[in-house]
Amino acid sequence: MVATETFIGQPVLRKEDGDLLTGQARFIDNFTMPGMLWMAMVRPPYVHATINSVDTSAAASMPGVVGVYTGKDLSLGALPFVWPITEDIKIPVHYPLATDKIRFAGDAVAVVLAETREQAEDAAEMVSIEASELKAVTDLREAAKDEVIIHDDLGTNVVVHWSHGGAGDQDIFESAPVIVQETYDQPRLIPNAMEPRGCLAYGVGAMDEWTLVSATQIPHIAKVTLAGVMGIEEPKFRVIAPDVGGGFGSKLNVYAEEALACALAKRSGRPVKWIEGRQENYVATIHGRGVTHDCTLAGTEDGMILGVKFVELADMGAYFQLLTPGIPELGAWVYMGPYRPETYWYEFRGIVTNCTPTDAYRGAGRPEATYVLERLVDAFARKIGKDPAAVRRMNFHPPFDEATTSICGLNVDSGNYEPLLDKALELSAYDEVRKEQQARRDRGDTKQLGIGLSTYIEMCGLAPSNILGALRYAAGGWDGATIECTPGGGVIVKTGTSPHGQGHETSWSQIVADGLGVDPDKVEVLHGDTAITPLGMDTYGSRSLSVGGVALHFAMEKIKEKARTIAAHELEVSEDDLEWADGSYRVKGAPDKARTIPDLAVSAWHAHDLPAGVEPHLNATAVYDPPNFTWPSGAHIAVVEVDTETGATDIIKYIAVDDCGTVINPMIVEGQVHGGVAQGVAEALYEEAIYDEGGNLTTSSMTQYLVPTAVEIPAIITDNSQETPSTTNPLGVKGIGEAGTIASPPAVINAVVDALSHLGVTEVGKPASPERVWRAIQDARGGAA
Ligand code: MCN
Repeated sequence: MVATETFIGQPVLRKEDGDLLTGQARFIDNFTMPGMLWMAMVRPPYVHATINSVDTSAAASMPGVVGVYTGKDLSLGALPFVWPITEDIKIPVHYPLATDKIRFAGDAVAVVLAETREQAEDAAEMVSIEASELKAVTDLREAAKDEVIIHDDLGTNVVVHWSHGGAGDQDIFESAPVIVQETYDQPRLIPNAMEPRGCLAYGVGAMDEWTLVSATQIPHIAKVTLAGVMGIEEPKFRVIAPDVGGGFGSKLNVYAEEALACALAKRSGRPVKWIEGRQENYVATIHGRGVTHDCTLAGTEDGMILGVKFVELADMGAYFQLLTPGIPELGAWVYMGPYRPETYWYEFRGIVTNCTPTDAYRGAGRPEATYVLERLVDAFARKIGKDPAAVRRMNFHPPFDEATTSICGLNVDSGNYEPLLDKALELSAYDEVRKEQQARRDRGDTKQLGIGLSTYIEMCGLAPSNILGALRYAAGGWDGATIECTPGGGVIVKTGTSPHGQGHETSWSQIVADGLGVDPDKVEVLHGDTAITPLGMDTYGSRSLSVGGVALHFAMEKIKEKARTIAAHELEVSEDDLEWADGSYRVKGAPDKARTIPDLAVSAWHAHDLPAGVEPHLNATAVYDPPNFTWPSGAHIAVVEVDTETGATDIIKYIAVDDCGTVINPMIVEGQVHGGVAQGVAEALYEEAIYDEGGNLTTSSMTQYLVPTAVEIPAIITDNSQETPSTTNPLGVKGIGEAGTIASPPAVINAVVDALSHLGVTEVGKPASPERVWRAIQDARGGAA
């Protein structure tokens, strides 16, 4: 009993790590079953082609092969897509196997079942595809011209147009004293979870009961949507997410392979397993970003931002995955950042290309928006010759602690932005770095210093179901939690969130420990199995704490209500005579007369003497639908050294000051920021999916796609000491899982441009590779690159 100790706010070591670090965790590839078959996908040697025939005979006769199936053999329904964001959206129908046309390099045309993985993969290579090759379009501007149509039935590649804005006087974009216009491209990124995807499907055919074990972030959503595709009665379908080695949004999806494994388990009557290869992952798992923005900022000479306008083209890829066109829309709500422009406009067009579908990748829409806004603010500061920190400061929204409607139309829960910038400036020793920068410029040093700022707000904690409904999203945004207090003094928590690296077992235990006055080690958190934790909406959108964690809070309230009734009965006082103090119900004025939750769990379990009307067992379930999103904010600063001879960039200092409301576990929060910043630094300096003219992905393995190692990632100084509580939930928490990824790309690129601005460089592109930076320097010098 640790009643007086408080766990919220403490850096409690992660419970999950013991198993993860000692090889005891169970990832999908650790699962095996008697009679299990292996599945391999037959991916085409084409990018865009009309299928004439698929010959499976040679593959079918290979050793160990149980069957080879095309789309026509299986006749499955289309894969789930749940976010038709406009009424007139054109939906490119996406079947698990292509039958008429191949539309991107990962577009499988057949699937092989064999006794071993090697046999399945060898046989997949023997499937012969005869197809008439078509011109491929991988560039979204080219695709938007509709010279090559990818889905003939749609008649265009421009499948959706969404606009939201028009707030304020739009004439300002013509008439303001200062107009800044920039175009920013953000290339596609390839998610690299440590564990690629994989799944295992099995069932009891006679009962029509099926189970899918999958490396997924969304067992609950997968269950509902896949049951529909598979024609399985939903109660007879169970989805399990075992230990999952990261997702970063890429496993917030329902993929062809999951549907096919289920279909083939049904067809063969044997368990079917599939594990994705890393190169396969690069073409078959969703990509992120892939957008271009035309941006306009209207301002005054002294630095006030009057209006911001963004017109975006977003690469959807060859099909929609679960959420594809909804991703740019998720960014729509943060284009004003922490500032208060009088006027705002945002619109985007979703373009189909011959590339892997895009979908949620850490930040999902919000990094894209924050990148262009923060780049634009720097361009504005440069144009009017002002310090970028000063321009930000004069434009910040004043502090507010009640939900306030932003110019983008949603209520922001709370915010206090200026102190975050002050803290970041202090931690970066801003004034000294500026002096050193000037000294290097004066000396004409080869290595120049740059300082990049990024002040952001984020919309996360997805989300109020009614708003999601208004945005035409098909599911809700609630989450559930069940608590069971056992007679042995333990507490079992069943959460609807599905962590895959975020440490929910630890932070949920901290919440329960404080709420119920028990030791966090006595709390067992179960998750990721629809049969054990049926009520949930899973983990993405930095929602888990501010929705699932809050559901847990409300379940605790119910537990305490029941416990109080039992305590009053046992202590022979009225409930009003009890107070909750030091982790127990005690009689006011007689602290020795007390009952703890474990005491009351025993009473509720043996049920020998319960008050009338009270059910045995101390358990409760709560389902929570948040009334608002949560809106974290922060200020990040990167200090870089750019070698003007080679174009190489070194980040020599990185400061991340983030306000995510009440912090449950500062160590986990710091870890989330570290991971997020690492991803953002990768985006800024290294990672980019590149296609050749024929539409083939040339960055098709880790030797060409530059995932940085720990060596390239700078030491990150974090500060989460400012806690502006969310007004949305009783815990006051806001999300943190994506903040680092949202804030860091513009901080780094602004720093690189800042290092070179005295040479006349205004843009380096993303990622700011040495070659791009070197060319930008040559261009600015007027020399031939
Ligand atoms: N936390 C806290 N106090 C706060 C906010 C959060 O202690 N004020 C803790 C939470 O209790 C939780 C963690 O920080 O343990 C993250 O919480 P939250 O911000 O609610 O985010 P989610 O748990 O919903 O995680 C999703 C988010 C997203 S969207 C991506 S993408 C992402 C990320 O988390 N992918 C990750 N972090 C990742 N971390 C790992 N290791 N692997 C991934 O794939």
